[in-house]
Amino acid sequence: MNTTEKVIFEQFPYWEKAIGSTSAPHDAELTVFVGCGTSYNLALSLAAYSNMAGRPAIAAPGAEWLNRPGAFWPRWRETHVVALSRSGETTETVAAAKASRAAGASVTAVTVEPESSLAKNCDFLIKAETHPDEGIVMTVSASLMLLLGMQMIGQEIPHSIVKSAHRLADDLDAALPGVIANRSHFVFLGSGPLYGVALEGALKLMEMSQVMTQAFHPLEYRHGPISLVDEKTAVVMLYSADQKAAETKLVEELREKGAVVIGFGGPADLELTVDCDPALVGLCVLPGLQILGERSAQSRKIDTVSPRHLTKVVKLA
Ligand code: F1P
Repeated sequence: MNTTEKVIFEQFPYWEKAIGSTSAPHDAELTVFVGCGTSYNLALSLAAYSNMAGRPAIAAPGAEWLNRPGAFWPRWRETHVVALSRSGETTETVAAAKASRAAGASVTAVTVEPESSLAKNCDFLIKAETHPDEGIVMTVSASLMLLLGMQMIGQEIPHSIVKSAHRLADDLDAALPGVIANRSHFVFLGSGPLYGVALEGALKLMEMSQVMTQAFHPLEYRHGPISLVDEKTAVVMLYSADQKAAETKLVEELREKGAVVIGFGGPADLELTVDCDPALVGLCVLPGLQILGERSAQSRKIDTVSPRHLTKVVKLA
């Protein structure tokens, strides 16, 4: 077992410690979740969860918020910015936090590095302890930052989620790599807060196993992207409780066209039970998506401990 795989499966005690850590949501006209890479995917999901909880929010990549905040929100100086960064050292995210504060916005940092530059340049700090062996590919810290962000929004996270997420990852792993054998085109579909999670599944598999991946809102998929589907395609459907019938129909069409489908919470070639409150599905499925990336890499004999062209932190000169 390599270190990436070990860390994925050893993440759950860190969830236990992070659950219940309190952090009150802010009263702001708009909350802007900002991050890069995985942290941006988490930002997208958190913005959706925040809106669903009645707290208006958007998400922006670190560099976009730094360089053109006005393209996202005309009154950006009055916003509450939540900057997400595992390292707390990503150039664009740290600069976006500093610029936001200088312009009068309040900044909350969500990180696992309490001594980082980001942690030192925020008004409020939300932190968790992460696995010391986590490498370049972000796994446990992504789960933790999503968990912390959801708690910040006011979502109660029950301890039972830990067992559910662990079991889900185990259930998927038992079918891997067989279910994805000979598949080289991976598509991740998720709606609402699950769209950011679908993007994260796609990013994880791409960076771990050097395969082209895509992510879409499910019902967008028929509008062009479906032209690529064939016997090389594997689809990961993150089912939404309120859209299940439409998503089930889409899955039937994709299977007819040759795709193999992994269904989190609904019909598929491999149907996985997601045993949690619908509001927690995004968090519950993350470890499973991480192990999917790892097994896909292993089947290609790719070492995820030193992924090609990647570094743990992107620091711009
Ligand atoms: C952001 C990030 C990671 C990615 C890569 C480079 O890091 O894009 O998501 O895995 O290793 O950096 P951070 O700001 O969350 O530390």
